[in-house]
Amino acid sequence: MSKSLDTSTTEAAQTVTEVIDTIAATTPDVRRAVADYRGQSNSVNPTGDDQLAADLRADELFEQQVLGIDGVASYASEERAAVKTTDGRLHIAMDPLDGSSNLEPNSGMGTIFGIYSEQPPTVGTNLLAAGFVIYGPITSMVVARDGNVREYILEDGDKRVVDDEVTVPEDPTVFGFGGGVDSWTDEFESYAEEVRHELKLRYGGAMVADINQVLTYGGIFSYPALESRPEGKLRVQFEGHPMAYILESAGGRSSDGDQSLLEIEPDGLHERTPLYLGNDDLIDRLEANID
Ligand code: AHM
Ligand code: MG
Repeated sequence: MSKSLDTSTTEAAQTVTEVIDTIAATTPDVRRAVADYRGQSNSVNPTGDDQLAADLRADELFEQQVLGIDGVASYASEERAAVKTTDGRLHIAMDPLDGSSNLEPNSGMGTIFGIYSEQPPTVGTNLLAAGFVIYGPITSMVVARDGNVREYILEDGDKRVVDDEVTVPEDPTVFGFGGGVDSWTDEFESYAEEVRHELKLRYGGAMVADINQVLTYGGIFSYPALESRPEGKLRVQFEGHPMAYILESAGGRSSDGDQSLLEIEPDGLHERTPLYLGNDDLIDRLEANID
């Protein structure tokens, strides 16, 4: 699946640890920014989505902190058109505030990150580690690294392990599909019809929280190809690759309909992809259905 490092010895492995700890340490400031910057700014991000003041502040905070780490060579984010570079070896791609349209109703939100050995745009098999934070009732962090997935509680930016081997439960329970039913393709609609008789609908509008439900209860999350938008909504580099790395490391599968999301080599930094993540069997059936 993905690359792994000899994490105990290499300098790169130390940088990976430093990046993860720095992101954790930045979360109290991000939580404050979410509260302070609830109002909307009049801007759009490089893929044309509304950009909130909180999105911009979270991006600024992570850019400053992550680029300040010695071994980090570049910072890319959903909120900026170009990659920001410096000297170093590892490359960070982030969605600083995922699910920010949930800010208005005060619902789930988070941060997604991928640590790559090559500068984005690049293939997901170049990931060395990936993770996400949820700013929920508690702040939690899930990190995939060296084939293992851990969940932490963050307190004042410090990590405390609560599960040192997160795996996708064998018996799936939940599903969450984005896009309106009327915008789905006929093939996806018939798959969804099948799934809705087997699983319980849990869709929160923030991928971080919806993916965490799949990790917790088993099931499938998708933002599929739409009739009017075959490329779907979510971005390869900032959302697809990191979440695929996490799900695959936890024993699940990822797909763009044909192949693992990690196989996608985006032409552009902000390329989008249809995205399906969950238990093996559910993804196998999805791929067979939408062929
Ligand atoms: P964002 O990164 O701009 O916040 O958008 C991504 C979010 C995902 O977290 C979520 O799965 C999806 O957009 C929800 O979209 P919708 O509101 O169309 O259901
Ligand atoms: Mg996002």
